[in-house]
Amino acid sequence: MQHFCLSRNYVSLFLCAIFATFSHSLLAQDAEPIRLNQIGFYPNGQKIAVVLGEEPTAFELKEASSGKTVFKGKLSEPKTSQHSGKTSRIADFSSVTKAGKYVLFVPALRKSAPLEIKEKVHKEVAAASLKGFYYQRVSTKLPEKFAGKWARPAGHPDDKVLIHASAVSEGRPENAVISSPRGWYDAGDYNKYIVNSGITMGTLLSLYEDYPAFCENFTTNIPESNNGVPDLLDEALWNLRWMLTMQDPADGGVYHKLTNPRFDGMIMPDACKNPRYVVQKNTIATLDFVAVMAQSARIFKNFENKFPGLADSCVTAAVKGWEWAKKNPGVLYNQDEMNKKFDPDVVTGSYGDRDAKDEWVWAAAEMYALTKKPEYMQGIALEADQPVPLPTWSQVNTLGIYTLLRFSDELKADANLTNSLKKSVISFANNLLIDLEKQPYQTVMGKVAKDYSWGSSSVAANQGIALLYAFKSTKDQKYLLAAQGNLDYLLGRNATGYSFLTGFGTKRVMHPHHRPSVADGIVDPVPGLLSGGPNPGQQDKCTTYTSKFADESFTDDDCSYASNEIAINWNAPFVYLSAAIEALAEAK
Ligand code: 9MR
Repeated sequence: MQHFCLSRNYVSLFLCAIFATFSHSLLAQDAEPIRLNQIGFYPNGQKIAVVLGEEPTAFELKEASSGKTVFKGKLSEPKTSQHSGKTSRIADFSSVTKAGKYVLFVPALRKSAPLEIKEKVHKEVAAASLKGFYYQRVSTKLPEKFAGKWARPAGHPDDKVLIHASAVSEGRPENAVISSPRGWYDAGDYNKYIVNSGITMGTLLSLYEDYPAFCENFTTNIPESNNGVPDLLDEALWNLRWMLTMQDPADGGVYHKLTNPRFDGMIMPDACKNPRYVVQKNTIATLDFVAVMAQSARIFKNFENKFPGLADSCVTAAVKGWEWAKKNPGVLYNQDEMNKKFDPDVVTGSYGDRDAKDEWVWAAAEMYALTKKPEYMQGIALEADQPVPLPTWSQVNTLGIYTLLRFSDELKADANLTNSLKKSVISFANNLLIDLEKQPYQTVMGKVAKDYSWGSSSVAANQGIALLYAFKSTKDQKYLLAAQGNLDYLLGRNATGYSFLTGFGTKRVMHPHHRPSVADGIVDPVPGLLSGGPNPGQQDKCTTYTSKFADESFTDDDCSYASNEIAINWNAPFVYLSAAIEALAEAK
């Protein structure tokens, strides 16, 4: 057939074009039964693909250009998904180490999928996911030089923000105006939430503290790229400066969020004109703020010449916040209760959390690491020897544990305590590893249905981070392999077959629930944003889901805020996981 394409005759060229289109769509379909990390593999890394179906038993790896078979392998015994009952087998071609482009060929299926083996294979996705935060910047224009075709005018100046009736204090009566610009849009919506900023900042800043050398050259082409400060820190500073404005100067308490009463429509940032409010101060938001300020103070004191006074401002803010929380330990944010008492009603994301125990752990650990004063840990229950809980926006205990471990030498911490904290991280990681080989996608992600909660992609990424901490303290490769497996999950080795990072992968997310991506008239969504991923709750009631199975409950449709939104607290652990894996691979 392809001889049409060599002809100079118009009819033949026309047939060639039709053939090319047709064969391309066949290829796209063909890629489906073979699920793998669509970005690629390290030459010396593990290389796994998942082949669906009962029948196939063998596979071949062929060089993409020549079609030459370079490896023949047997598929594993069949595995059955605990979620869907579907059968899959594993193709392991780790022994192929030569860089190049390949296709995996499964004779019984006659299916193939493109794949690449190369050094620094995740460098680009890691940088793109950090750049994703730049695209989320509030109160600033994104010029073409940095944003390419996603350039847009500034939105939400947030220089005239109203004090909500729930947030009045001395000197700040209802409807008083404050300025609270910058920050990142939380997600597909345009509001700014302290609780979610907390875990996001903690995760990004921890990447800097854990892999400082890598971060020196981790660049994203942002306006500050040439200021002699790592781009990761410049990006974090955009949000830090906003967070600092969220503290009530009268008493040190921190507002829960800066928000419209109702969500903006699916319109561009500069088209939004609704009034914005800061709402009720509370203990949990304040403690998250304290943790971020303490960690920032620690980091930015090394950049005093670039940002004079910044570290000191963070220390002052952290101490004032801590004092407020001590005096007000039981103030919880309950949006429904707030709306009964105050107007206007606020119905945007609530990030309501009933339990402040973990926020105390995180804030205390960061204050202790900053000041080296053990008093901060007094009365803080660390629950050492228990497996640590997985970090989420409402569960930040483990961020505190990571920090205590990171600084155990400098803090001259009690060796028994340090050991039992290490054990807590390792036993969480060990629990993840149980039965890994039996899993249908050979990933720790998805072993239990509850992994597929709202924002399940962040579950995969945060599990990966915990595994990397276990790797750091044991040097046992099995943890690193499993962490890499979860990165493979996010980039395509999963039951949906999607790569969940916008802009990347052969089967990529195209329609995230993300206002700019919906409203900008550009076909490609804003790149470097992590879709939430499967969530059988299907709370959005979109009609385009094609499966109710936990691991497949995903629809690439912008109606789907429950499975296909993007959010800063999901992007941050993706940045950490991909960058740390890259850093470890480069250091080998
Ligand atoms: O990530 C949040 C998830 O854990 C909650 O179940 C869900 C419903 O309350 O809200 C998610 O957070 C959303 C926030 O409330 C508003 N901005 C978008 C966030 C991601 O969907």
